[in-house]
Amino acid sequence: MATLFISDLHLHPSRPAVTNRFLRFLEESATTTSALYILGDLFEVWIGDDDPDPHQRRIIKALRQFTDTGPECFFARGNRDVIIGRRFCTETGARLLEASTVIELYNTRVLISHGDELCTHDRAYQRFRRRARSPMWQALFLALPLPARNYLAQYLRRRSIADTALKPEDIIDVSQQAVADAFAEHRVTVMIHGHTHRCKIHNQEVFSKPQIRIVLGDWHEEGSTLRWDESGYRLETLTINAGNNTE
Ligand SMILES: [Mn+2]
Repeated sequence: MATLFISDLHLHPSRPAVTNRFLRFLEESATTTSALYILGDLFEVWIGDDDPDPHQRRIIKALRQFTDTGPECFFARGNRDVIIGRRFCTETGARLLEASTVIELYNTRVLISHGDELCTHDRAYQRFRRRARSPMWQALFLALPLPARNYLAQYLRRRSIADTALKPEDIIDVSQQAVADAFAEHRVTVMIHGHTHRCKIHNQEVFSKPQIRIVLGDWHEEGSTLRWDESGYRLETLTINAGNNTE
């Protein structure tokens, strides 16, 4: 049985091929997977667990079917779905993770997170991140009626896309200092995260100790998953039939 990691699917009704590929991925993996870790930004927008949006309901139902078949499912919130909460977990059978969590896989301690906490060069983003993750901000947001939340989320999404386009490449990537600090603080040799969409396995040696940082890819032209089983770990690419990207 394998442990699977995915992130940054950014599921949205405007890209039905990606949603369909994800639902097929769940079906295909359900009987061969012991645990699925979703490391944030599963959804492009999330305005609350009480949103009756049919696209979201469809995904929640598929996740419930998946966990009912047997695998465990864990969810670390990303910046787009930072207010996913308890109701989502009850409905899907997934369990929420802290922003950074250490798990043990085949005798290896592995740090998992969404990864946005590592992008410390981007001060403006970090300020936004702290606010969006604060219980008070979340409570205020969730107290708004759904149409107001929707309006605000669209505004934030447009701003985030515009801001990111203006920022230099190295500002929006992880900071090497933040990565080194995370390895040391959590006493791990492996970390897995998403957020930057720069799918790659980084190997380095620090004081003759290997450090491995695995960055998950997004699901745009292709899907991306990290599979870890007794034979080791590997990044896998999933084909998305773009011809299906209309509905
Ligand atoms: Mn993200």
